[in-house]
Amino acid sequence: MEGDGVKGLVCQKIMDGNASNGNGVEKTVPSCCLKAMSCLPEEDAKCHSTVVSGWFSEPPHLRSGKRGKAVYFNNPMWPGEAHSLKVEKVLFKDKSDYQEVLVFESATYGKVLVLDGILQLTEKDEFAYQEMIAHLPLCSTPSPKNVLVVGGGDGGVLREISRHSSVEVIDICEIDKMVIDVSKKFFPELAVGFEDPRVQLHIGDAVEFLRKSPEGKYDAIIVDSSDPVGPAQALVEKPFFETLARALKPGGVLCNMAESMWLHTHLIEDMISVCRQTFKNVQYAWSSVPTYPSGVIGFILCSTDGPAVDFKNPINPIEKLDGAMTYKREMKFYNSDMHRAAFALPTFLRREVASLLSSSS
Ligand code: SPD
Repeated sequence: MEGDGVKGLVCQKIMDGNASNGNGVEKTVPSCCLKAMSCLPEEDAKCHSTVVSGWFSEPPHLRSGKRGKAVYFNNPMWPGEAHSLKVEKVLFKDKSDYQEVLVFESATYGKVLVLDGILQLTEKDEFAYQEMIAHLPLCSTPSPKNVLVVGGGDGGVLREISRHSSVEVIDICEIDKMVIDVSKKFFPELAVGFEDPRVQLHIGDAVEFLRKSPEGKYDAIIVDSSDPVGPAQALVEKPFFETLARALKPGGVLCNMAESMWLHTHLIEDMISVCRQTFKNVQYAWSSVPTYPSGVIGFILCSTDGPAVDFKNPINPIEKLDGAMTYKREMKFYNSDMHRAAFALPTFLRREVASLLSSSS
């Protein structure tokens, strides 16, 4: 980062593969996390949520350029490029205990939610992500009853889970209450998910929550996290996946947000490898979401040892669930054809990950 040699050096040290645990002991940082780490938290704080000359850009601008000029922050999650949206009006900007929260009205995508400078959703295309991350796992399991959402404080994934009448309990563990409050105020079409009486909200750290959860409680877990930078970084590491597997029933399913195949092939490879060490069956699916980096987002789907799960052919098709596609509001993206198509991988990605994925479906 410009103008800060000391912190730059520490960053470099972490990027080189070692970090101190605070007791002077060096620990090896897994390669997937190295790729995700950008810099120290104090550095991050300077870079977040900048709206410069009426435009929001991701990755965020760094304001402290010479003579007040905006300088682009070269975020290693997507280096050498930026995606910008024209800002009509900033509606909310504050710092929670965990992150900077920004909501703005954009010129072309409706209202936009941004956390720590990273776009989380827009009103125009949110349904593609929320429908896919929820129904890929839930339509792959017969009659899911207990479901857990990790993150997902905007409520959009809850809204989608609610379409499944077999579901009896929807636990959600979100660390940042400000995200929920902001969603209720600015994104009522997503926050409606919280109104379902089956939803039980837990504000806190998901790792802690899962540690206390009874073993084998859930039929499905959906990890709707932000990118693995800063607080969400633990969510791509092996211990977290082990905790998730423990909380799932035999044959239970996990769906985890898994970045862009155009930008993060190595991170995806690392995540798949880590999941393969814990889960019986690991598959990769993807979807188009125009406002995410490179316009696509991936999902890792895993199932635990137990009854076989065929992710690629929905056993619990949404079309056969009475009223599911119109429950509260019409579905706009997911259907059984999209489900099957999501597992078709372009040749360049297949070359990289096919040998890592489970051969059985
Ligand atoms: N690169 C951004 C990925 C964001 C994933 N989480 C979005 C939350 C929407 N419920």
